[in-house]
Amino acid sequence: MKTILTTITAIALLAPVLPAIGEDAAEVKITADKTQFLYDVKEFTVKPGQTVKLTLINPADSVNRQPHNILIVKPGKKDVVGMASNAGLADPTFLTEKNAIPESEDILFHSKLLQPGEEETIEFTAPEEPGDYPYICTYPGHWAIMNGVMKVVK
Ligand SMILES: [Cu+2]
Repeated sequence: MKTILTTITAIALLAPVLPAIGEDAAEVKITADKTQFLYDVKEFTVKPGQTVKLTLINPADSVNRQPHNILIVKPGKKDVVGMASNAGLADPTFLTEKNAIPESEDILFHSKLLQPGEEETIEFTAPEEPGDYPYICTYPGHWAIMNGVMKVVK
């Protein structure tokens, strides 16, 4: 009997530290504004290591007809990656093959460059390190206002 109780106690104690198998994925939908260079979601929160399904929608009835993408970057790296995207204009393939994604080790996850009427869902595992992870659109000129923050909170 004592052995059984000990076993039960051990399982109860272990349970909270087991990996979060089957934990719900965070599903986030972000829509680009039809007129301004803005996302409708400025902030969302996920847990460290959580599966994230992030959908970016560029509305078919966009008034400004701008392409948009979304990149999640390392904490504090919004401006560095944004400036790199402005510099990308010098490369004729930047807006086509490269989806307006600059070459940078500060980029963690990204979508393609989406035209009006397109949407894409990217799936990734949230960083283990808690912090504020900026997301930006790197179509040149957008990032300074077309941005938000993915908060990773335990
Ligand atoms: Cu944009």
